[in-house]
Amino acid sequence: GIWKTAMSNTPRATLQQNTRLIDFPSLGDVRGQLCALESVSAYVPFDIKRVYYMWDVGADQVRGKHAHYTLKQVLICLGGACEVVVDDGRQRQTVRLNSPLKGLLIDGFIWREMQHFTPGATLMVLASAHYDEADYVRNYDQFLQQANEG
Ligand code: T46
Repeated sequence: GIWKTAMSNTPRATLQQNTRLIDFPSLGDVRGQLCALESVSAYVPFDIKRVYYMWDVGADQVRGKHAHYTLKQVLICLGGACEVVVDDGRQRQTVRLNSPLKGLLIDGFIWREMQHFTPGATLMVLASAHYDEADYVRNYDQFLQQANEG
């Protein structure tokens, strides 16, 4: 199919290998908290090309529902909390993000959904590439088929 080209060199992604919770160091002091993240570091293992964030997400809304062929991202909930469901086609896990010092790295062909945002929650995402609709798989059956043939 049309996706073979994009997937042909992509090894099969797994939750164990392609998702990771990362604890960031705080540079806080008596004046308050501060966290600094740099490209290509222990905390963000890729070059950051794009940053986006979402807020005012209703408690009953589910966002995401797609996978990326090549994009690498770190998701950070800056305030409040939300859940990220990650799914490699065989297993599904729910990760709760509730601290600005916690990031969820997703760097493979993993389905993700974001849900249960608390009021006032802001989810920031550091991404390895510019926005590209061609990098998305938005159909779950197509995702399963491609994930399981990888
Ligand atoms: C992801 C999860 C965690 C742009 O034009 N540029 C952008 O950089 C982004 C992220 C989105 N858009 C447009 C595309 C849609 O028309 O903004 C609209 C909303 O985006 P989307 O429905 O894809 O948003 P989410 O929250 O479902 O997914 C986003 C990212 O798109 C995705 O890469 O992994 O957050």
